[in-house]
Amino acid sequence: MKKLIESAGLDDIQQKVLAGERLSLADGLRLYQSSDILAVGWLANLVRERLNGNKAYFIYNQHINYSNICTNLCKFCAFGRKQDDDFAYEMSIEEVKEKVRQRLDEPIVEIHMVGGIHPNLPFSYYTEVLRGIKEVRPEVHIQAFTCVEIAHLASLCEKSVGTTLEILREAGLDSMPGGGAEVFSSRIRERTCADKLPGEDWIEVAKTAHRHGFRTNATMLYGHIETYEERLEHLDALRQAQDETGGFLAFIPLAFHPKNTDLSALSSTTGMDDLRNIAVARLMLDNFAHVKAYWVMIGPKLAQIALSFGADDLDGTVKEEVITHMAGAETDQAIGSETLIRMITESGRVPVERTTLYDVLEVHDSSQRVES
Ligand code: V47
Repeated sequence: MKKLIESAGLDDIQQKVLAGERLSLADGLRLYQSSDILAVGWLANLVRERLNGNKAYFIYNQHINYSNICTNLCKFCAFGRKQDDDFAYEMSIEEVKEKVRQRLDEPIVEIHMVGGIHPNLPFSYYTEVLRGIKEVRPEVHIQAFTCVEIAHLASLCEKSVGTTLEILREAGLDSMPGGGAEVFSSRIRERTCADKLPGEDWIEVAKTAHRHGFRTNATMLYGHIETYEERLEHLDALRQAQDETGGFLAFIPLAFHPKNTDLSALSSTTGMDDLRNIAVARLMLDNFAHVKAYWVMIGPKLAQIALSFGADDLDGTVKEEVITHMAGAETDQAIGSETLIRMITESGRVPVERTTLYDVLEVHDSSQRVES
């Protein structure tokens, strides 16, 4: 291994990793620029195993997208629609409840719910939808509304973000997903999502949520027009916010899917960039406990390999993904928990079925199972 790291010219970075020292943005740039994926991945795996041992997590979850109507219409998004578009939809509270009811026979522990920035759904819709889900499935954890949606809801109800979050908590909100972060750089936002909440405001909403006792996730949508430097600035902003609040649960890199978007002339990400991005994120985000390899976006096979390149979580069963599939994802829209367990076991890790907050529900370790 010494030779591998030496020949990649990364010995000084290895020293820092071994000493648990924070990597600089210049270190991050060298890691991104290295074509020695084994060396970068090996370093990331050191951190991954230090934090999570041999465990690889997954969750039994369900995604619900209550509406695709959106005023932001970001250039990278194939999901959002104008209100008068033929493919625009918004679910009634009853339709959302029906989605939850349809899967009552499955051991779903988390509902992940996000939607577009709708121009005229009233604030009461959002509280009622939370209450409706809890009526049908009282024990489920609702991870809903990105920081972008929360900022919109705060302006809808004309209250501070903190007060809005308290009202939503009372209605059933348990935590927030990491979407809508994209790339924080104003250059990227101007060119791809000019109408969206600015990067600094996304971080402020996340930090406010943390201060009100919510745990939230963080994402980065990579592989379009951003530079490595802009990725690193994004990671650094998350790292600083995490230093302040400690409220982020996991980081999820989101691989850009170009089909049906205004950026459809761009190519999809490659396996090397997907793996390297996970590894660099693992190394830079030293204060994040978990990095997900989201199988929907990078495919189950690469996600499995990513468990040896920094990732410790495959996210979940998802049941049923829409946002990436509108943009041409070729993966399935859901995956069985037994498939996730097999993927993890065959990668040499121990499958741990978790709650949203990473409490352990079951360790699916076949070596420890007593055959009857
Ligand atoms: O907010 C939009 C991104 C996000 C595209 O928190 C795209 O645990 C790729 O945030 N290609 C939704 N990405 C997904 C998301 C997520 C997924 C899984 C787990 C968690 C979590 C969060 O997807 C959007 C946006 O940032 N996105 N369009 C696209 N064409």
